[in-house]
Amino acid sequence: MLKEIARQGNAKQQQCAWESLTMSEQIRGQRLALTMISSIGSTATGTRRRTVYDAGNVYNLPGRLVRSEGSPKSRDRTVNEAYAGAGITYDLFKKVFARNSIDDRGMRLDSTVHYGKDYDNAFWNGQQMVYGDGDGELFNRFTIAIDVIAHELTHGVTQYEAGLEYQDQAGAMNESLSDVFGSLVKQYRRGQEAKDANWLIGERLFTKNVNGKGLRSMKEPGTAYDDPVLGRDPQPGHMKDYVKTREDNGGVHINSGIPNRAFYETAVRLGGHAWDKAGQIWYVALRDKLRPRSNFEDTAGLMMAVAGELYGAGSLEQKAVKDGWAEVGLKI
Ligand code: ASN
Ligand code: ZN
Repeated sequence: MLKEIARQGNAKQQQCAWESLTMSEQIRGQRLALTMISSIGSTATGTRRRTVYDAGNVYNLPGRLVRSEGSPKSRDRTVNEAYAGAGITYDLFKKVFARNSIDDRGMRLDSTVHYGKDYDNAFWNGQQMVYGDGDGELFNRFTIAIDVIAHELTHGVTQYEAGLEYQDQAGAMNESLSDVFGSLVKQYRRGQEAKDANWLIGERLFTKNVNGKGLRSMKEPGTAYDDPVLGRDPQPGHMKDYVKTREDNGGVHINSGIPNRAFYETAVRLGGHAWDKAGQIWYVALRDKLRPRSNFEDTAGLMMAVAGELYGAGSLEQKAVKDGWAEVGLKI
């Protein structure tokens, strides 16, 4: 409710709601509170504000400022990729979903590149995006994949909205939303329709030494790679194959295959650009309906409700959402 006011109210109402949100978050947890406070200097004008830092291959954040909004290109392509990727992600959220940055208040998009030595990951640390160079043997630099950049940035959006816990099904939903908007950013940049996209996450991230197409496949979870060193892609694409594990926070990067495929199935049924209808439904669910502990079944039901609100009860859109989730074993 406070979030709604902070979004829709007049200037004074927004300010009050925002202060309340910040205060309650302060009580609930330092990390989120800090992020919210840091974004108070946000602009409501709806312009991009990007900064890129270089950690110089150590593990300290944020590192040295190397590029900020409007400044010329760097000689370092990694810096330019982080900058451009944040820009396209901002654009999708702004133009398609009318969202002004991660916090919807124009928050600055901070990225650090060259984090650590041969670091094989990228992450959102609660305040900024962080990218490793990869080890060069198995992984290339993480900024090479625009959907990985958008994935990390979407973790920020989820933190401010649904606040999904990073554990078990809620955590896998959190992961899946990052893949969904990651993939949408890639498709948006390419101007692709749902049927023409390859639905891979992290294409080009693996070096030639790896037998794999990417990190994950939203269309066919479990088929992204099969490699002597990395093993086989462990993602299920149906509830009957749900993986019960204590690793990976209860398999957040594993079971995300199930909601990922539900999105793919919904998007291809609806046709056209995936961000237009399927993306709209997923976004409104993320913004207004999902809660920290929402599981897959909850999410499917809430998305049905959103589709009904946006397109009408019994609409083709609502039926596509229902069928999309049914395809992965979740009957609504
Ligand atoms: N790249 C991973 C992700 O964003 C890092 C992590 O495990 N949080 O999901
Ligand atoms: Zn993630």
